[in-house]
Amino acid sequence: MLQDPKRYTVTAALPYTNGPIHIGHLAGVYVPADIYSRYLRLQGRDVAFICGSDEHGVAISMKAKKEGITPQQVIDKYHSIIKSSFQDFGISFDNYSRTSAKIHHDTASEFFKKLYNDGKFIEEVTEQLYDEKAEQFLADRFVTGTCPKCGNESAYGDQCENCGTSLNATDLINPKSTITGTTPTLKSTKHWFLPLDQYDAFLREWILEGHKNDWKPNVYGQVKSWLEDGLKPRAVTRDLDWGIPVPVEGAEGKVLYVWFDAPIGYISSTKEWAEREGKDWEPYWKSDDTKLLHFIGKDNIVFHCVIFPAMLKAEGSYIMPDNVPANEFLNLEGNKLSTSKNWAVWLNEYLEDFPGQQDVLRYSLTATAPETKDNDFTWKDFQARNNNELVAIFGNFINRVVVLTNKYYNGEVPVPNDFTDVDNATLTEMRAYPAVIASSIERYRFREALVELMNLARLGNKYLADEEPWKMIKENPERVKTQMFVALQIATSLAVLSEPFLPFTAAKLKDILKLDPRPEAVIAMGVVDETLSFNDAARTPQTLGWNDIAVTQNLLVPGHVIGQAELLFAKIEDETIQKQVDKLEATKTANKAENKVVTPQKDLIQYDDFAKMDIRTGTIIEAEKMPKANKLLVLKVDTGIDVRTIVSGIAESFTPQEVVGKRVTVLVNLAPRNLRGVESQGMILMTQQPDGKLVFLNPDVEGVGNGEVIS
Ligand code: B3M
Ligand code: ZN
Repeated sequence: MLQDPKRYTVTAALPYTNGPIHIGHLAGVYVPADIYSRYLRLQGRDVAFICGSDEHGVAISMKAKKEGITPQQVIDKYHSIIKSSFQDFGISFDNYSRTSAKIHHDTASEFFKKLYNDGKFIEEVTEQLYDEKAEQFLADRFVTGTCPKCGNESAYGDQCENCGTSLNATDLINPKSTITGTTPTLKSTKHWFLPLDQYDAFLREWILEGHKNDWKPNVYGQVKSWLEDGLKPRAVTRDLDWGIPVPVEGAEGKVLYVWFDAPIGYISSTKEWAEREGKDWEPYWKSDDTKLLHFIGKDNIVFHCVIFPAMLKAEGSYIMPDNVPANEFLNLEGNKLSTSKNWAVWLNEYLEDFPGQQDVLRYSLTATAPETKDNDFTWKDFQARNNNELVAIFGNFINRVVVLTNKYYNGEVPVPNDFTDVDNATLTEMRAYPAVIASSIERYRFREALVELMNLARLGNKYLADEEPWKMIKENPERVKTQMFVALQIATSLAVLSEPFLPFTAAKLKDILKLDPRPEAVIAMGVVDETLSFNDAARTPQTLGWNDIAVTQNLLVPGHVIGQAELLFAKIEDETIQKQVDKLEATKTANKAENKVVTPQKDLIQYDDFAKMDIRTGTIIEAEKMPKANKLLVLKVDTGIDVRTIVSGIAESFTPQEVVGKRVTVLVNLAPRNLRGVESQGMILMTQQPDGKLVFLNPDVEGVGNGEVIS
């Protein structure tokens, strides 16, 4: 782990522009990366927080085919939706680029050419999967099959999302084209391979030996298992028509593999930023005193810990990431988040339903972040976090402080009198929080960091509850001045330390406290305590930073005038939550209904096949439960030609009493079957409603008796 780096390059996974983003993306990648970057900036660190849209790859082509539009239209549409969602939720990228940008095409092409010229690739003609019907090669998401490692039947051609293994399409068992559904054949084609096996020793030394203790166990463990399985050369080019053309001769019609170009997107986005800011991009990627961090979801671990590092190593002039803090997955109300099943909370929809409440979502996602295992987001939990924590603790404390300061002193910070032991202990505890929270953040434990931030608010609440200035004001108004002074210092600390987690709230709070920009008077009077360890007397910051909380005696100086109280958080009512729960229920119902519609029609049959069936009208005349069988009823049915026994699997939908007398439709010439010792002589025809309930096909038409033939 790099100690005391000069600068930080923080990357967040480039989202595919094949759909909008949802809470899973925020919780897994963007909120933690944003907390980290904002924290660094408050520390006065030099940080480049980099992201952009991932606009190549099969995911985009597939979406275009599905929507009947061009890939360019797909990426333009979702790039702008995704970009605004990030802005709306305060994800403070220093640059948000896109991989369709020229600067990226150039950077990725040059990177490929450098490796090509240095002889780092193996050029080889091999047999690859080919879809005869679509007349195209199949790779990545154009092909699914069974994962040879874990048996997952819907692994993709480049990766199994179940076990995380990175695959070659030809590794799949029973491959199927996702374009035509056909089984692919093999066809020869030339590609360039990065011989990952040659980087085995380097990866072992760098990760297995070098990062045993500071990388998350899930990340370290995955890397270890791949290395133990043995790495294989991996194609970095594809026979596709959407992507960055392979920039060498003899590669017409071929493009770079999306996972070759996408991580280079971090570099091109950094370049774009540096150009705009008049900076040099290279130290951010090539200097040993730079700390490079990749924030990603767990399905991207292999690409960031094996493939991209091998590419960087092959290139030769780049540094390696110091850490890859990958998160597990977030579920929603017990089910896996799914774009295709619309099982998600979409960020744009959230904002329509909860306008101005971005921080509530940021808060509850951080509090339940899937840091060490998959985790579940529920609307009930969201409500409880808001009402019991943000409103009851944080909001309540701030509101009391601001209201009382206005009430007693017209908003002017009072001059304190002597501090009691409790005052001193409280202020000392407050000053410890920057280090406590920082220690959690620096170990990528954002949930823990958030708990500590709330503990600071709890400290403030407890102080006021114990001191009761509202009672003291009559008997000892001088004492209340000190109490309110102390409480105002805690409120100010919260305004600064909450910023990485709750940036909108922090801004509002700073505005209420009239903190930013600090008035001249405050700067002049801010006294730094010489006895505290971080002796920075010369510095009177324009804006309070993270470390100022620990060392500045008067965060808010006496005489400074704060503004009026404003509610930071509002209670969320049960009805509001119920609406969200209902919305998800409706999604479930819609999914079920859709499944019905898309149930494929069975194979065609000839009329003769149909004519073989003897279907008649009948009436159930007796019914009883089959002993020791939950699903079966034993029925006596009058078929018009006879009375016969039919065993029917309807006991979960009907009681025997309910069915006696029911008119039914019966297949009477079905070969008899023995069910639990009872011979069943036919079948009652039924259908099923979307909720799973069975319904008889009822020939209840006047004048139609038993035994009528249906044809
Ligand atoms: N677009 C994968 C994903 O969204 C991918 C990340 C690229 S990071 C270089 O899961
Ligand atoms: Zn697998």
